[in-house]
Amino acid sequence: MRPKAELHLHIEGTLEPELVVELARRNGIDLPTFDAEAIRARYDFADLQSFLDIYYENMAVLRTDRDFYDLATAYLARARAQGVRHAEIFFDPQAHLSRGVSLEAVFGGLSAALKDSDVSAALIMCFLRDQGAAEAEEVLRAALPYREHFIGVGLDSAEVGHPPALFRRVFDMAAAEGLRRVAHAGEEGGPDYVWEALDVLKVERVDHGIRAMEDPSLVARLREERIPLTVCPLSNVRLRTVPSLRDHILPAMLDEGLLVTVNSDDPAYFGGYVEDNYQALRDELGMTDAQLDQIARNSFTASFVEVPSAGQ
Ligand code: ES4
Ligand code: ZN
Repeated sequence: MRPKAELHLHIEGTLEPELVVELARRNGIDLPTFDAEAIRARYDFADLQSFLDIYYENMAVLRTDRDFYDLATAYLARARAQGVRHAEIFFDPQAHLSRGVSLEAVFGGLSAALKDSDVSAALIMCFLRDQGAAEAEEVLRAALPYREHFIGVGLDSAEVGHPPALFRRVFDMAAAEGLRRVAHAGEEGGPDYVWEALDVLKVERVDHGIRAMEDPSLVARLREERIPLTVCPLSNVRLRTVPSLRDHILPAMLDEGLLVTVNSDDPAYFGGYVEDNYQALRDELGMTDAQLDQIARNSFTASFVEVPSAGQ
């Protein structure tokens, strides 16, 4: 299997229904159903928001540092089996703080899992854009005692109506702390969101970014500045951002000379981990091994950390 880095992965999106059930039992949390298949049967999404509603609901079972440890350990084992040599992992602290779960539990569990794994991995702390900029600044300040546990900040959750420019100050604060910067942009939002993420937030990588292809001058900018894009094909299909994999714009992005990577986003919800995304691109879109090899090489180029065993 080709070695690769995974750069767009929400750890809460790796929460498989079986683990939802196990953690609910362990923590004495009531669920509408304790049948994993019945939970999975709800994963028929109309758009990003209808996914986020279930994503936030399910993560209520994550309460202790052990829960976060088990979640990340399970992901890293799956990732390893899919050829992942290095992972830069998003997490959503606000989605846990709002439920009374401490940053200590979140950082403690995730960091311990990363330390105990033989896959190279690092954490990127995301701000929930629909919770506003003031809360983002608050969470960044609260996370500074854990500064050595994460390498960067990101911006995720409901995109439209929450443009990047609102988060200028918190991204400036993060830059001053030496943190790397990424943002979801151009998933449901238009190319203007990608421009803002670059110009205002000074992001070094764009998460999704598929709608950048609607603006040729933006495509030129991304190509000239070698800005990586973390594309998530199965996610785009399941959230109906694209009608089907056959219609995906990824091959055109590659042809434009963009530094595109392939990632799984929320694999427990979107029908596959990262190698499953690569295979679907080959089987359903007819992408060649040479194209997929290029994408895998791009993933190491686009990573923030030197990976000793990049396999290149
Ligand atoms: C997400 Cl696919 C996606 N987009 C935006 N925010 C997210 N959080 C988790 N998955
Ligand atoms: Zn995402």
